[in-house]
Amino acid sequence: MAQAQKRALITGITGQDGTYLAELLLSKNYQVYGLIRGQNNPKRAMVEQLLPAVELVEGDLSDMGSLVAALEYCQPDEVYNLGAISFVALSFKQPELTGDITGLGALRLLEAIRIIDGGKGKMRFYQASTSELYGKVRETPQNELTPFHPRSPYGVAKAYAHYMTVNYRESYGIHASCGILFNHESPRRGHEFVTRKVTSMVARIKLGLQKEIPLGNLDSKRDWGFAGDYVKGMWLMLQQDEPDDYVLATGETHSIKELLDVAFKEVGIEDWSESVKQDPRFMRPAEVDLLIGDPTKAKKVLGWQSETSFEELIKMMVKGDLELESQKLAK
Ligand code: NAP
Ligand code: F7E
Repeated sequence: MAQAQKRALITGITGQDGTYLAELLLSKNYQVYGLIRGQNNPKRAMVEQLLPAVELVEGDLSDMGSLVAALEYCQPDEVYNLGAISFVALSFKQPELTGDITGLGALRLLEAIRIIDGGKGKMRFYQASTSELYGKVRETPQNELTPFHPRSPYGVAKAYAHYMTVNYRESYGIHASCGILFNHESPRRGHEFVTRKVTSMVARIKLGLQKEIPLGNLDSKRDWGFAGDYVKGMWLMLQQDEPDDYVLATGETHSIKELLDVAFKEVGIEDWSESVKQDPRFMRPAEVDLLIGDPTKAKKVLGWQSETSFEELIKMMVKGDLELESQKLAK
């Protein structure tokens, strides 16, 4: 007998990970629904063009009733909670909003599942946890057992969402898993994040459209992977018989200076010292200095591993931005 088509609901469909995850699920023949907020969301057109097979459903992580209605309508087998205020710097400026959406938003969705699924155990749940939970790291590399010490309102809100997910798994038997994902990037990354800011501005410098890149702390180090690889890990977590928490990371770390080296080299510039300006506006009240993940458990249990090197990732992003900026110039 043919298997019934699986149904998935993604919050954060307009974000970087939402689009890659939707593409993956569509390739596996899922019926995909995306939660979209606002009365005239500027990213709706982008999603409709890129993912015409995805059905958009109105809802907001701050509005419990809308989440209940979305679940009732979609009847998903899998719910991926990717929606969040995800920019660490913004979370310092809008901590209450971050707590509401990034923290309480996860609780509202878990409650909505508890109400709509009513203990049937049909709806599996993925929570987008983060390496920002480790913050001021207690050990290196970081794994699933490393204690948390978040350093921003974003990290604290994600800690709340993480522990709520674990609590709903233990209290109500919901198949709920947390992916503790280290930084992952792509040509679809928002321009506010440092990789995309650098690759898009390097492309503009190459084309003579800009002279300098204003940046904050150049010394922090991150474990950067490719978003297209990471969404496969999200899906694998929900295919396991038992829910659990997993680190997804490359196991390598690189500084912002190394990011600048690779990006500038890709456009033929070896010495970038005159093209980067330190700007205090981009410094954070508390910094996360070094992150490097240990993805051993994900490899062993899920058979997942990062497939794209740091150099490949940054070169892919610079190429994408050169194309985009050249297209804009040609118009
Ligand atoms: P992103 O590009 O910033 O996307 C965030 C998404 O959240 C957007 O679709 C946004 O929708 C949505 N959102 C914001 N406020 C909302 C609200 N009130 N109700 C419903 N949706 C709302 O983030 P991403 O990089 O794809 O990351 C996906 C998730 O993984 C996030 O939860 C992030 O915190 C987490 N994470 C990311 C990384 C990473 O390196 N990328 C690593 C670890 C964890 P609008 O377009 O309407 O604003
Ligand atoms: O900063 C430094 C900055 O904003 C990386 C989110 O997806 O990954 C992301 O959070 C580093 C930090 O990412 C600038 O101080 C220097 O040390 O690209 P970012 P993030 O804060 O690591 C985690 C895993 C998430 O979960 C988050 O949702 O770069 N940095 N100068 C700068 N950062 C930015 N954005 N802009 C600068 O000018």
